[in-house]
Amino acid sequence: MKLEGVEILHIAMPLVGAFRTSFGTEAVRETLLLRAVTDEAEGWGESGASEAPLYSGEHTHGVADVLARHLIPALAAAPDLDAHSVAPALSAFKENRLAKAALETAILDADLKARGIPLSYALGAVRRSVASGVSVGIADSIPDLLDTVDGYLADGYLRIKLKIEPGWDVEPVRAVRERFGDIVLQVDANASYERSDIDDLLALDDFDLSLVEQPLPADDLLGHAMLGRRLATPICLDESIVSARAAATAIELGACRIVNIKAGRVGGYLEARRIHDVCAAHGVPVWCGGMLETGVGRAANVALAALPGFTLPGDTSASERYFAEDITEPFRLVDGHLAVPTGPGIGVSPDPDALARFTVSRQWVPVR
Ligand code: OSB
Ligand code: MG
Repeated sequence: MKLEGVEILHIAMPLVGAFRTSFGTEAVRETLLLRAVTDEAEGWGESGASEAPLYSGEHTHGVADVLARHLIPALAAAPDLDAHSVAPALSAFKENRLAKAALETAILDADLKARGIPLSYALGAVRRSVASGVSVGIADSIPDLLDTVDGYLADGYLRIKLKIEPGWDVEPVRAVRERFGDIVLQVDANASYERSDIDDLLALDDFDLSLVEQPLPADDLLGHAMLGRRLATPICLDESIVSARAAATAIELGACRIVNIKAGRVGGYLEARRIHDVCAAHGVPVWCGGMLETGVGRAANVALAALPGFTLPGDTSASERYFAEDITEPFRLVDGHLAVPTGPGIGVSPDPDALARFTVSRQWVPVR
């Protein structure tokens, strides 16, 4: 397969409700879509980056810049490009995993479309639909939070994840637990606590949570291991797990009992599958995280979430939880599940009219 070039599309999609986490509030999803053009097929990838570098060090304009200046040109040297040769061709460039993931996914989609193979099959999926949870942002008040959770439970979501931060933890968790009884409930701190906040974290043990996600900073694996010896609630890591090697280290250290897998955070779906394999070999359950994806990124996440080790509901919510109008056929919740796409590659492509409405700018990067 010969890569002819990659189009970088900046998109801005209003979210149905502003999404507030410990690191900031996102009201409009401003990110990138990549369209890889090869001599055999076209493929699509989505960046997990946001407009500001608050979740990780990457951000939308930085991702576009490193793609255009470094990553896409580095693929020119590859004589016969396929999805598996992308990561080796980019390995000299440090980090920039969200950027690498978007590029690898676009080429993976083109490669699989050329071969007529669905991404779910290529990754080793065993399910036709995936169990879905929903991630609930920090609210203005407890009554507002209860209303939001009530709506999601009525929609049929199989578990609720509450975003927490110091000062918004025990009270909202207690209120949701008291009001909704024995729902499947978990929390995500996005690294907003310090080791010295241990009493606040231990207080969460009273609420029978399935897990607490990333309480401490991403680079504090030892702190997570120390906390894990005192906390009854299982620790799940998100931000800390940037590679299969990081997953192996975290598991060996006892820093987590559960792993959130996001392909963007780890440099792509192929590395995500390796993390799944490492975790499965250690008996560590995994679930599929999300980054407020459009239908393009969601399609690939749902394929990943259909692998056998994904035994917990993911942040694979329906399109309407995020957007009034998506750029693909919307993903719909049916009995708490999303259907795994069956077509070649990621199984979807953006609707040209919808895409045009949400596209802010586009840049064609030729590969010579
Ligand atoms: O920490 O899981 C996270 C969104 C953006 C960045 C980080 C996270 C999230 C979410 C939302 O929790 C998950 C989703 O529904 O896409
Ligand atoms: Mg998280």
